[in-house]
Amino acid sequence: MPDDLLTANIVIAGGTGAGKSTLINSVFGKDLARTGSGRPVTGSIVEYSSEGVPVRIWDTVGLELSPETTKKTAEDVKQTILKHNSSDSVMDRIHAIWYCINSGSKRYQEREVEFIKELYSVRVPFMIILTQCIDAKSVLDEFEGKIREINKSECMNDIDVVRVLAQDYSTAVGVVPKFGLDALVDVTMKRLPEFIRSGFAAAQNISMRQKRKEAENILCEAVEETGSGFWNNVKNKVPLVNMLTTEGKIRSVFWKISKVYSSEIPRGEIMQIWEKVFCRIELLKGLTIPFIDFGNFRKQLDNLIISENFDSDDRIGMLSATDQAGIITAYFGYTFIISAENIWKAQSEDKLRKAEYLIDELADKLSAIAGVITKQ
Ligand SMILES: Nc1nc2c(ncn2[C@@H]2O[C@H](COP(=O)(O)OP(=O)(O)OP(=O)(O)O)[C@@H](O)[C@H]2O)c(=O)[nH]1
Ligand SMILES: [Mg+2]
Repeated sequence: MPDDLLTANIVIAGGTGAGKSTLINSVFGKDLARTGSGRPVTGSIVEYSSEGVPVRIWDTVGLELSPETTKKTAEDVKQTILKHNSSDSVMDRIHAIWYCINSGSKRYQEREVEFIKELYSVRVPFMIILTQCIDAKSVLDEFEGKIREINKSECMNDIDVVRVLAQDYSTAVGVVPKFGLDALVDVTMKRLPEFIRSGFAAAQNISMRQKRKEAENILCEAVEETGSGFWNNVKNKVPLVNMLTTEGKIRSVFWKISKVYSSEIPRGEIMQIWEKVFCRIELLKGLTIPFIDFGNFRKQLDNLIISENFDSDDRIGMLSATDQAGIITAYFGYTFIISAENIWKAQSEDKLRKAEYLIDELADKLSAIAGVITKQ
């Protein structure tokens, strides 16, 4: 299990005022495109990244200037992508391109199609995003149909087209609520190379479902690791050794999952979470209960998976009664996920990033559950 989430590299292109910067901020939060550390790459490209958010964005200037400028921009963007994609390290490559078209423009011009063909030809997952979608469905259907038809005639029929309104839109008669960002996140997740998905799921601030999926993957991987190598020999035969190693495993699971839920917690503070949590539920009680009353503990874990609709039922269900370390790791990991989700739902982004909220939430949850176990 690598220690850090890998960073997703995404290029955003499209016309002036299409809503590229608005979209970036809506999806990744933190005002990435405005206040994130922007670094000019060329005259037409700015690279944005932000400490603790595993995404790097290349935002390009709008296109609808003179044909010469467009050509120059297109060339710059293509060269930047090609330069990155010739790197030996897959981490340096561009993993997806989002191309924004203002849906209100109703124009999919030849110049733009030429540009898209250039970008498409570099063989990076490519998505067209219809931005600022406030028109009637029939109007949008017609425009999207036109785009798809032209793409098809240019042999680019596998390009996904996603409609979004990245921010609520106020009109004289009311507000059109934002929509479509979930679909954009889902489509992007599907098209990204697998190794980069957890980074992207962590960086985006839209879909909790995707975050949960990644968190569950991290957890299941850790649980599977506890069942291999050294563990085969000690398992429940040497509970003390088992306990200490399990503690290390749980700590590393907390660390990774906290990143998926965008809680950037420095490593030292992870130790603090651990101490605080186990101080509240009493360290020995917390770690020994599972070994003392294992059947009941397993039942608690199964209930947790069912009541919270976790998906990894089969991967955890495979564990045998002797895989105590795996079961304990799973139990604490799921509890951590529930705590992180509660905070994610309830708190503003700024608060979410502060470790103390997560610590308190988690300590409450774990002590409540430990209480339930001891009472039975
Ligand atoms: N309400 C609402 N306004 C939007 C949306 N997308 C863009 N806008 C507005 O449209 C204008 C242009 O948006 P930007 O995000 O700056 O567009 P851009 O593509 O970054 O523009 P350039 O950087 O100039 O190429 C701004 O005034 C935004 O507030 C949206 O989804 N909802
Ligand atoms: Mg912009």
